[in-house]
Amino acid sequence: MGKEGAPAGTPAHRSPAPGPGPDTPPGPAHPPAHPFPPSLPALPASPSPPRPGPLAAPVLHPHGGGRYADGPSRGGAREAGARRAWVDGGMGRQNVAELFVDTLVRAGVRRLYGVVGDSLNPVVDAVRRTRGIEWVQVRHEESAAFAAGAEAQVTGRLAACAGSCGPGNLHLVNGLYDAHRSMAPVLALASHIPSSEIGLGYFQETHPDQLFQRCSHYCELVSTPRQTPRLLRTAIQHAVGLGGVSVVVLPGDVAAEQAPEESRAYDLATTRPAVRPGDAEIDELARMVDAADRVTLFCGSGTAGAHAEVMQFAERVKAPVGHALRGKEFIQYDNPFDVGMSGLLGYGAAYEATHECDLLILLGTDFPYSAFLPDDVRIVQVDLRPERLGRRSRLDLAVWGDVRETLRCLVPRVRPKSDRRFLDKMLRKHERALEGVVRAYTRKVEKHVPLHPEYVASVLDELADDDAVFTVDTGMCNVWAARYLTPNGRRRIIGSFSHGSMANALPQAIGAQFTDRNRQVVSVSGDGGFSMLMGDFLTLVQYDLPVKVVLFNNSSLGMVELEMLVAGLPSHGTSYRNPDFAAVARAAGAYGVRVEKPKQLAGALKDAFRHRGPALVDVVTDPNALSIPPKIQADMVTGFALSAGKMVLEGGVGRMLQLARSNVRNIPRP
Ligand SMILES: Cc1ncc(C[n+]2csc(CCOP(=O)(O)OP(=O)(O)O)c2C)c(N)n1
Ligand SMILES: [Mg+2]
Repeated sequence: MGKEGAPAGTPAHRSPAPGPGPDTPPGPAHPPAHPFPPSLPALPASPSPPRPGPLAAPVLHPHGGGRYADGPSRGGAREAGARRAWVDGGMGRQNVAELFVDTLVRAGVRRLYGVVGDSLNPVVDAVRRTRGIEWVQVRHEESAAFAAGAEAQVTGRLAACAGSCGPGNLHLVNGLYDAHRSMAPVLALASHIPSSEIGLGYFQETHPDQLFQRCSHYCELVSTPRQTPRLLRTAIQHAVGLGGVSVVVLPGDVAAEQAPEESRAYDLATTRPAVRPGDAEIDELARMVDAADRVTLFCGSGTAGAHAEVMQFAERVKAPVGHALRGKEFIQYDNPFDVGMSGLLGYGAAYEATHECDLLILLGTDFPYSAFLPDDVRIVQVDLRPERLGRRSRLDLAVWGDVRETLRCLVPRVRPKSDRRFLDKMLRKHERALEGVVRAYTRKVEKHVPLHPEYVASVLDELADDDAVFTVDTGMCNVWAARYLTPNGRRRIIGSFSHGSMANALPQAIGAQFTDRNRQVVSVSGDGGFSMLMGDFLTLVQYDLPVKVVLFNNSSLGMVELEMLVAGLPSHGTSYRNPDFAAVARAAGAYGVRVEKPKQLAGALKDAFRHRGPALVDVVTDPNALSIPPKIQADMVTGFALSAGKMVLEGGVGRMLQLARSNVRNIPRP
């Protein structure tokens, strides 16, 4: 392998295509991939540069997670004037497809991921002729939906994807489920068969308006052009305002019809209000906190943007802070109260802290495993989504509000506690738990062949950028990410953490990388997940996206093998006969290197990270990496979850141990 990181046989890498800069709003407009051809009628020029207007761009908190930061104030004459100019800008006669695309651009959408086809053609043609938005042709519509979902999670803005009628949009469904459950604002266009044929068993007929009901806030059929402008705006408001997916079902013939004249100004509400609980709830919560001796906080993704408030609260009431997987990236860093993660992949003392307290406060978490929650302590849940309150456990108090706002109101009202005994006990337990597992893991790991996946994860964590975006496949990669990727407030860790789909990492990396070609994006892939949507590796090459795929290649569906072992079943249907994925990557036109020995690993990762284009590091990892307890007892089942959690605890925990040690060192001495 050469110094420049191009192994023999790798085609010379093309210089990166001129692409848009980072999608941090407001970004510069970028030229369309194809300039307006003279033979085609150009769309009326957008009245302002094709970028989100001040109120058109939904701005999630930079840490994403489905919460909105304060947007620009709505006051200011200058701003109001600018906004009016933006929304009032004249629109000539357009067809419905053009209106659709124009509306997306106005809402801040920069690209539409999908696969072209029949009924979708008028839309794709409108994209081609519209400045400020590009068509991203993927190889599978599921990737389009995952990419849009990841883009929305990275930028906090609306993202979009599209599928042609019948099978084309049917392929979107899994990625849309994931986006919806991650509260990622995504608008999906499901184009449809000719309107005259609906309900008559036409070629490729499905019923998208029914099909996507369960993975969207809003899913409606456009039956007539006159409906379109308001329907589109309503779809956008649902996706952005509620956080999740909207689906617009558009028959190809309606897409090609003339759109209604739209001269009235319109505005979109795109910043979410801070949701403050009522005074009665805040008072009651303050009373409960004051009355408790041992308070524990358990955090989910609803703590995005509330790191400072959570720390302030924990300090005031001397509370250990545990988290669920989706809370990790937002709460684990700079956290002297950290007691680790609970759940299937948990580690540390989060389980003890949540069970040995006398008041457990769930902050912005919809953590699904009730078995890990106690039933004999007082429990308070704070959530922005009222429908989530109480659905995992019995509650002594349900608080409807966002975490940041709730804590801002609450903290000044609670009496500071001085007794740290419970907190310090939990911090020590946490440190001891991690020490124990590290001792079990560190034996000869640097010589272990095939490579120990945890060693791979720890080296990856060391070498990756401080602001890298990691996208993580469902399977054992979740475990490695949960325990080895060190969040710092700038890194992002995106996975299919609520929906739990395989094959999410690669297409999510595509969406993340499009938002900023200069940011390091690492797809932490399993061999099963990667090969499931492997076609979209070609998308990296097609768009020269510098995504780095780090493939944990254990030639098996490792997570399932583990499940079978726990259930006492012989593993069956879990092993793969894999190709040399590095060779596949090279054949596709990317950088590819295979790692079979530990000493090759760091160099291979460094070379891949230095390489300017797409790269794949195929790391052959040990399928038997986890030490399994000698005897699986039936009663370990609150079940499977607990026993699996126990097993993965036999592994290592990376840099978390250092953090735990320093937290214990920092316990004030009397
Ligand atoms: C689409 C989909 N199919 C099946 C599953 C069930 N499942 C969960 S993890 C997993 C194995 C993943 O294998 P791989 O990507 O190789 O990762 P590993 O666990 O081996 O590291 C399977 C089959 C799923 N979650 N999603
Ligand atoms: Mg595998």
